[in-house]
Amino acid sequence: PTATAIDRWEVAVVGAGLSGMYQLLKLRELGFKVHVYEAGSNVGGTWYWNRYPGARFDSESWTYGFSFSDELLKEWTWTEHFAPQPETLRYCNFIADKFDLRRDITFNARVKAAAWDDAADEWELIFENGRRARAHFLITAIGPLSAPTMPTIPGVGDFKGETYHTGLWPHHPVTFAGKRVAVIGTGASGVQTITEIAKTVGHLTVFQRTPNWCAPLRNSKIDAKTMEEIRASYQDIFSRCRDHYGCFIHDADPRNAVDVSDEEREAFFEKTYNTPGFAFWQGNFRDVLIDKRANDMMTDFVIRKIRARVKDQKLADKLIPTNHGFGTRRVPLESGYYEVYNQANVKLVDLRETPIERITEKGIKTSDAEYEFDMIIFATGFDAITGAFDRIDITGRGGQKLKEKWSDGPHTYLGLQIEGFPNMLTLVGPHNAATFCNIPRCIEQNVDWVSDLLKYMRDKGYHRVEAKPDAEATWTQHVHDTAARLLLMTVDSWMTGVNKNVAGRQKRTFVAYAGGAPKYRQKCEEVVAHGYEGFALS
Ligand code: NA7
Repeated sequence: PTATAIDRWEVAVVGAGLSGMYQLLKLRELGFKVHVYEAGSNVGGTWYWNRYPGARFDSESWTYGFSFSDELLKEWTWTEHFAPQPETLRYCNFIADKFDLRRDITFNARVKAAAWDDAADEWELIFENGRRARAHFLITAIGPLSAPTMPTIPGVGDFKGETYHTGLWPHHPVTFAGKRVAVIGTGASGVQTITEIAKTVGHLTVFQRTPNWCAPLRNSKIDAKTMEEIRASYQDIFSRCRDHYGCFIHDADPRNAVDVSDEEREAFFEKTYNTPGFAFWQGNFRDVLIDKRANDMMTDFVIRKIRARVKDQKLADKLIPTNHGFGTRRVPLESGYYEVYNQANVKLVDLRETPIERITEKGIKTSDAEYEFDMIIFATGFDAITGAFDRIDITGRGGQKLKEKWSDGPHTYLGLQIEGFPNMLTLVGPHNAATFCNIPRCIEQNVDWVSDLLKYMRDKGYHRVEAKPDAEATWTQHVHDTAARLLLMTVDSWMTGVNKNVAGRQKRTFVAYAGGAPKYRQKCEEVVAHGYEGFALS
């Protein structure tokens, strides 16, 4: 095709991560003329971009993989309970190969703008290289944590040594031996990176602005016999995940922490703390994330664990969060993170005491010292959930900009559709249970629901779907109501829409969905049962 040729599809999907790949497969099976555009050079989304050292699952591999194909479940072998990024990326490629997905994907195609053409009933996509494509439906599969952000520190571009962002890690090997390395950021990515590179680094300096509460991952290998047992129990595993609030395998305990004896509580905390994965966070007493008294008890337990692991108690003080309780921000799972700080070649700089003033050609200058480095790693996170939407200039009906519509936070219906943006469906979008989920479990629900909708429209001869204003307002209010009781609403984090590095993201607003995946699924099913209630179909 020439540079001016316009591709035309019934459905254009943006993104070839897990949701984009599954969406392609489903719509192709239903006979739609569908095409995927992907900014990267290959499939994998999150697992394509986040190649930083130590990147791995916090969900059990066997709860994370897709459930839609028995053949896939039979053929794929997980080698670790929490697979490392290279294995997950292989999994993504395995899916692309097995279902021959690449023939319907254009890579290296970053969408710059998307505009609704009301007369033609079509979306027009404009790519960074100037090419265009048109489609009757636009499905965004652009990921909740896919718009990396750099800190707004003066001189951030001045450093002359090696520089990396965890979410944009290069494809070439990076080594740390004999090097003086700085890591800025101690979220889930920073914690994994720091722990891994501490094994080989010459000298490591961690710049921590806010300590996070971490819990042990307790990863281990999966042997052939265990993998067979897992295969035999997949249906049970997925059905247990379906019933859990965030589709994790860890059932919440029906008791309240405040109602049991001190001994019983301590024993249960100890048990869940020693269980692999998110058990301590997601499978704890039912009140720990909503009742401050219960949360204080859990927090106190974790403080004792950290103190026992860090030799220098003054250092432990710095690693213990003071302004939020355990689990009220996303909990990084770790494999020896606290012990890293017992190493003689690791230094923690507490930015609350000595803030960074600027980045220099040679390193980092704080209020009290000037450090020289060979490498700076930015583990500074993402403009979460709405950020990837903001980076595309999306124009809806009547010239309305999505960015403007969402200037005070997202407004959506079911986290899947937006009034004023006809025929656009947002997989894992804001206000969608998938943003707060063992994500492929929710991706499957999202994709199945959207696929059913498109099939229904085709069968009934409908050309347009758009959320009704009152349905959108009611859903948006419901999203805020369900979040209100959570302690996490009292803390700044990407889950409450705050990113200090991005203008317009300083005020807390709930961008995920906190009603839980089972309730969300039920609501989506009810909407269908009532003839796509809340949607204008024409
Ligand atoms: P996060 O969790 O948003 O963490 C970003 C970290 O970077 C966090 O510790 C920030 O401190 C820190 N940060 C950001 N900007 C600065 C500046 N300017 N100076 C110092 N420190 C800074 O992102 P991750 O990539 O770790 O994890 C994202 C999600 O991906 C994770 O939750 C998983 O679900 C997967 P702050 O806390 O803002 O003070």
